[in-house]
Amino acid sequence: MKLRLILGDQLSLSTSSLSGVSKSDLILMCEVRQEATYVKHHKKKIAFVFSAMRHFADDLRQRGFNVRYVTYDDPNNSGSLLGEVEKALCLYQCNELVVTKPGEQRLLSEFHAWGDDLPVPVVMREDDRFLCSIDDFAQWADGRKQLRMEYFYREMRRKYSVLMDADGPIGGQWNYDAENRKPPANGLDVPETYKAEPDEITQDVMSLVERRFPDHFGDLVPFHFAVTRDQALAALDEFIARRLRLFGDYQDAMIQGEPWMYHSHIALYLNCGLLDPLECIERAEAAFHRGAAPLNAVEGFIRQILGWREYVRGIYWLKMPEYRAVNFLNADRALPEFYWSGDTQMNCMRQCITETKQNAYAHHIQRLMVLGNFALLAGLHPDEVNEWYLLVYADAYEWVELPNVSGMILFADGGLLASKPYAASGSYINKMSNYCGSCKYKPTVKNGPTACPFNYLYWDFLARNDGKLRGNPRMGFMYKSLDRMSDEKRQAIQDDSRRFFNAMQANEKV
Ligand code: FAD
Ligand code: DLZ
Ligand code: SF4
Repeated sequence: MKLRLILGDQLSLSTSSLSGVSKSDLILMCEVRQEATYVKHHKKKIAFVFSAMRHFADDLRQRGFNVRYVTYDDPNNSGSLLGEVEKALCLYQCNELVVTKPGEQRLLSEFHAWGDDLPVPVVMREDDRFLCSIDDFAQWADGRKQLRMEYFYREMRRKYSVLMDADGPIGGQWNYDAENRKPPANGLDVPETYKAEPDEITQDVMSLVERRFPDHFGDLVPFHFAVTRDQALAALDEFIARRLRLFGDYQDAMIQGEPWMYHSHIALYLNCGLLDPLECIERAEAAFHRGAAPLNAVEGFIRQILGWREYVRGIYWLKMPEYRAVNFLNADRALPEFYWSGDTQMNCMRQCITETKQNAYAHHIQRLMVLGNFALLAGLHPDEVNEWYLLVYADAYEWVELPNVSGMILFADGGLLASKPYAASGSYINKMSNYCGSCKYKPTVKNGPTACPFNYLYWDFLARNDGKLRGNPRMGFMYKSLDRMSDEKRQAIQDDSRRFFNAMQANEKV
């Protein structure tokens, strides 16, 4: 009899630890303090993971499998994965522990040590729910000077024959971003996101979260996430039917009061195993072939899953554990309090933080060009920024969060993932959103108390990091502009930035 441990983000029947499972084996799932509090996850994230785990356990039982499920409130809950594995091994006559490699390096190191602690052999299997294995990514990366996502993505398109026309890309181009990224149009009628009604299991979990995690970040209600595979598939189908068509056009657009836009809202389901990446890609590609969505939208969406998602995972496992400590720009400022409260005069930040708090979700451009851009310009310490992103989003696991934060937004890896920092002034946010119209600050004013802070912080960031960034060929143009500025202008930028940082650090409302 084998003991098979299933973690909260391994909720698929195709998880490798279930391969070859027999009805006499024991499947162990446990809600443990260790995983629920290693960062103080958003309340909605915990409710989502626990409810999805409980539904998955029920599904396994209905299929006739033997499941030992340890709830958070179980008086004998040891609080740790190892404690629960030891207990199960002691209670049942298991002769082997089978696990799928976990998605986070912290747990992988722990699992490696279990071999010494446990009385039975530990068999650790690869997590093959991804489209590029860790070894294949390492092989692709080997010997390359630059690890650019675009080239990786093209190989993945070829490998899986996605949107291909013989040997070349359908339509003649690999990437249709030139047609995407439109600013928000007036009067867009953005469809509602998928909403599931909380059933009894979810309601039980919600009251547990309210009782046991009262001091965690975020709003628990309303709770409408899918918690079963059928519901997650319904959410995917709804996206394909109602939003995929305009996914490309408005991928980078932000509208006040519209947190969901034309995005898919499926990352949380993909990352915990309720959806499989290839089925999402295939359904999107089928929508293109039947004329239900244009190529720019479908290619853009597929690139996120077949390209970015696989690529960041590859980078994570290629560079861990060192990647956790990277800080190329020596950023050292503390995360300001308003990242938790949303209490800031910068309307774009207030909107994105408030929506994050309400939904455990923000779309990519909010994460990258508002919240991330501020963290970069302000020089916030990577540890604090990483912790924030890891706990506030329902889709966050370190393998995907860390490269996006340290690589994509903070340039803390010195350019491994992004060829230049994604730094932008207020004019970008003004162009891509309607946030600025309701802001105390003015995006067109460059200095002084009414100026948009992103404007002077942008130049202050370049000046502060001159030694590290001037040599970057993609930054030359911006440094030339900085060099052309008068001494008075440069002084004004420095004074405004100092005033802003002093007020921020004193916890005044900035
Ligand atoms: P869509 O915009 O509809 O995209 C479709 C899918 O593509 C997503 O569901 C996701 O699986 C994948 N995808 C898109 N962009 C990326 C990317 N950059 N990296 C990996 N996968 C991507 N994504 C996470 O899944 N977990 C995270 O913890 C996470 N943290 C992020 C932190 C920062 C600072 C940034 C800039 C991005 C982060 N992302 C993360 C990537 C991306 O923002 C989210 O995947 C996306 O917003 C999820 O919403 P969606 O499902 O509506 O995505
Ligand atoms: C995210 C999460 C949470 C909140 N709780 C649990 C849990 O109680 N039990 C469990 O097995 N998994 C949980 N998870 C998911 C794990 O944190 C995830 O498996 C690891 O971070 C590896 O990616
Ligand atoms: Fe954000 Fe600046 Fe626009 Fe205000 S003016 S919403 S701070 S970009």
